[in-house]
Amino acid sequence: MRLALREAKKGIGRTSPNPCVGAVIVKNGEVVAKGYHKKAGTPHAEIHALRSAGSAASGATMYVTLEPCNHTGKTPPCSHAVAAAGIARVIVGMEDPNPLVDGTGVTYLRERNIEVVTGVLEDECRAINRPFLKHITTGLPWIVMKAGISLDGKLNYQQGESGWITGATSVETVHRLRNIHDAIMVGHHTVAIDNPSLTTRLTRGKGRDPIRIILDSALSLAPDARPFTVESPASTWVFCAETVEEKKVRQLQSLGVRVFPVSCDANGLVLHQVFRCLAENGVTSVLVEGGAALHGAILRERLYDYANLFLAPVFAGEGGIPLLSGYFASCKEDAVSLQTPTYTRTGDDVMISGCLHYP
Ligand code: AOF
Ligand code: ZN
Repeated sequence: MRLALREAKKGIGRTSPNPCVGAVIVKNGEVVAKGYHKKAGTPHAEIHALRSAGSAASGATMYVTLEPCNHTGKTPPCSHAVAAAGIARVIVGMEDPNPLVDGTGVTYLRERNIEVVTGVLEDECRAINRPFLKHITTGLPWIVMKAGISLDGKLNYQQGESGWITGATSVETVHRLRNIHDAIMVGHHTVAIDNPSLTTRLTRGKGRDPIRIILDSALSLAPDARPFTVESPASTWVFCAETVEEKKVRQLQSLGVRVFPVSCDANGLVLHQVFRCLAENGVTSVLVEGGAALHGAILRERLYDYANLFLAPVFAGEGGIPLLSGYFASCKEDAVSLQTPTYTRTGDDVMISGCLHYP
């Protein structure tokens, strides 16, 4: 199963809205085939492994990180292919919560006298598919806070000024995060101040640009802002209030930008509606890169699932913008926190990551 997980991980960030899945076929104690899912709409992991095993699949054991599917979607059911190939035993990492599968793959195999064991390295199998699992079970994407902050919790040195607080290794790590999330989101202030291109630029290897999402309730941004003009295979989507002038919407659309008008409340765009709309459009993960108002609002709405914070050993001082605006906690028990965080050194900085825990 560890080998199957290693296979599955080759597809991380490339299979959306489908899961990343790995499969390994073992016969007489030897690995005879491996396979992983590469892209939605193409053959599943099990099929790659079965094709590579050929006749050796007969009487063999298959290890697969996710329950084999039992439905005809963009591809035929893997459960049928597994049974037809004569696999004798299937070891499953986790059952598939997709309502189209949901235990039926396991049942199908057992009905054909194939031995099935489930829940092997289940936590690890879950961990590699958090976006898929959240999306399919809740209709919302996996929402991740990303920020570079100083020791005094500031995003920059002076209000209204751009500039990275963190070092080069953290920046590279951020680009690796962009590479594996479906979309990247910023507020209109961040675009006005930083004018970021929001693309993936890796020093080694080929990156994939995420969809660039900007929240701009009044459509106040200039049409020559970089997220609208920097060339990318990925598109740019803007969320605005339903009340904005049609002329402004059409101007952005003429640049190839997709515009989504949504409801507003006293705090601005209704974030729950924004994320639901993203999920409906196939976005399973969103990396939110700020700024303070957006981080504060998403946290306040308890929408964040995970955080990657890059802490730089510098004191930015009173001129800097604090990480969160509009968020208050009266005591530790009342505060949002990270659950069993991990600490990873990135150059002189440290990346603090973990799932959010809401009181
Ligand atoms: C994958 N790759 O390796 C496995 C999947 O539309 P389809 O036919 O591609 O089916 C997609 C569903 O199949 C997916 O949501 C998941 O529940 C199940 N298993 N999907 O894309 C795979 N094993
Ligand atoms: Zn399948």
